[in-house]
Amino acid sequence: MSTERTLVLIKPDGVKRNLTGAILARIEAKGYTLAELKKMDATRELLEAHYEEHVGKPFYEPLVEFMLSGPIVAAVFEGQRVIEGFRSLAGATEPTTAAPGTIRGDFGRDWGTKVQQNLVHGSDSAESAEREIGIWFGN
Ligand code: RTP
Ligand code: MG
Repeated sequence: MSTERTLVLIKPDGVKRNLTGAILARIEAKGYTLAELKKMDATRELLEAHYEEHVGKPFYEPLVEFMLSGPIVAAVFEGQRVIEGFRSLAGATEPTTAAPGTIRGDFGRDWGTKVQQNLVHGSDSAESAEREIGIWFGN
């Protein structure tokens, strides 16, 4: 299989809690290569494009509000099977029960908010990855 790229976002909870370095270090330690990196404020337009599959779901608006609540860090990582490798490293969506040893399992929990504050986003397929990298970094 050829080298893949994936989009990683460190969400506002991760940035606020000063976990950016710890999260990036785990991805690098697994052997993936950082290709692009920036800290920025998301916008409603970027988020609407990024979360297009979730528009209209009950958690969509709280999710957008959460993603606008502080700066995020956007990164592109490269490597063999990095898409599934990063999702495995991130852990299950719900941080309270995400497996220990994963980013969400080790650093996250339920804070009683309307949306899962789960530290990171990772693309879920090659098509999503190329689409999302285009949204956050252009082509
Ligand atoms: P992600 O896209 O962030 O990598 O996470 P995922 O695939 O595990 O989760 P997904 O189903 O794509 O949902 C996107 C993000 O929306 C928030 N969410 N909250 N019921 C809830 O409270 C709920 N469901 C989803 C999470 O922040 C999730 O990562
Ligand atoms: Mg997803």
